Amino acid sequence: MLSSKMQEALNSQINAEYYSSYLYLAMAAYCERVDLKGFSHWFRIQSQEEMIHVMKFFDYVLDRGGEVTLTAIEAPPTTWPSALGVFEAALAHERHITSRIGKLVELANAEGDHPTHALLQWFVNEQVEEEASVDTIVKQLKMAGDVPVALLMIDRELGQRTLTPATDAS
Ligand code: OFO
Repeated sequence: MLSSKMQEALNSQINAEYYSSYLYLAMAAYCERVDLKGFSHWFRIQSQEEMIHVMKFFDYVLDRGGEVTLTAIEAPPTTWPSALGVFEAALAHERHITSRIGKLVELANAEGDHPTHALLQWFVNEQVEEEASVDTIVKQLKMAGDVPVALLMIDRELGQRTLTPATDAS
């Protein structure tokens, strides 16, 4: 059974993952508005991936006999200064999520909650991948600078992204 402290922390993470999905959807809208359809596509997929994260925590809390409490999701920003700016904001957000996951791991350790610890290992690995992929795009955008053709090449590449189904935490 989940402790009430862990249940509260996991519910808070459900909200944070929902916010991630919402944020990336807002970024998708921004990118489409500035005619970067490939970027927009990438963020749409990212938003869907975050919903998979939501459901992993959601199902886990229920599987442990806990109570899911859904709370209000903060409104994300609607605009960013540039394509680079939007990806820099995404990277900052992923780093924030990594730190949240780290705190959850510490709590699971402190409580000797091995099942939650096992679930969180999936997220620890996922965050390494997510930070790395966003960081690569930030670096590519910095290299592209103000060269429109380079930006369009990145846009075309990001437009190829497909949704990767999440594998089990087990
Ligand atoms: Fe981006 O990994 Fe969940 O939030």
